[in-house]
Amino acid sequence: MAFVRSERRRDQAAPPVEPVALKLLVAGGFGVGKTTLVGAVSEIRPLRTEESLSELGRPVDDLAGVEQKRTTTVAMDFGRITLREDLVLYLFGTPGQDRFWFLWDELAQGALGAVVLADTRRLADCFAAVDYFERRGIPFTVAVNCFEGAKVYDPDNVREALDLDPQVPVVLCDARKRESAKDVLITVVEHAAKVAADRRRPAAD
Ligand SMILES: Nc1nc2c(ncn2[C@@H]2O[C@H](COP(=O)(O)OP(=O)(O)O)[C@@H](O)[C@H]2O)c(=O)[nH]1
Ligand SMILES: [Mg+2]
Repeated sequence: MAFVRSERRRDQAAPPVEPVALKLLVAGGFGVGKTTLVGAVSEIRPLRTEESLSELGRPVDDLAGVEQKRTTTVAMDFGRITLREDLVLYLFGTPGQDRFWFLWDELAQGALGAVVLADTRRLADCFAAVDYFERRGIPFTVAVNCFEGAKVYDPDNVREALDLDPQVPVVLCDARKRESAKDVLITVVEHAAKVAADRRRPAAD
């Protein structure tokens, strides 16, 4: 009997939770794995707008280093992942091509934080995304997508090469693997929470 009562009390103490929805951006250069990462973690079929890379796009889309790529995301990737029953992330992949920069300010509205995906063979491709989030004060994490055949660098070397602030997390990942991609997203959320707490705290000096 006591067991039943305590069970009931527990039920009363835990009403169904209204999940908090957070928005994260997934940025980085062309072909770095943004669409792959959103697809790997999303619980809903990612809303994608992949188009074939056409001859027409050739002079505009820089394919150096990504010769295998046959499609590109024209507008954006969108996905959703429930991290906990009370925490849902909505993922917005930013378009990789320079000609879609005008979308970034719209996408960044209300974003809690961002992932900047990087490929160490083409590190310069993520400079623009790093600059963008630094300038707007959007907390971000750099996730190095470890492609086969690419030399594995120490995250500290990547941090140095990108001239990042010491508190910006740099992690290694495999954008194709759900658990790995999920770990990246958790890092972003935790980092963003820390940045928000630091901003709330009055300056000590
Ligand atoms: N080997 C390997 N290939 C990857 C990885 N991530 C993405 N790819 C491949 O790289 C290509 C570009 O990825 P995509 O997600 O379309 O890049 P996006 O332009 O940033 O959206 C695709 O053919 C992917 O299958 C990875 O971690 N390892
Ligand atoms: Mg894409």
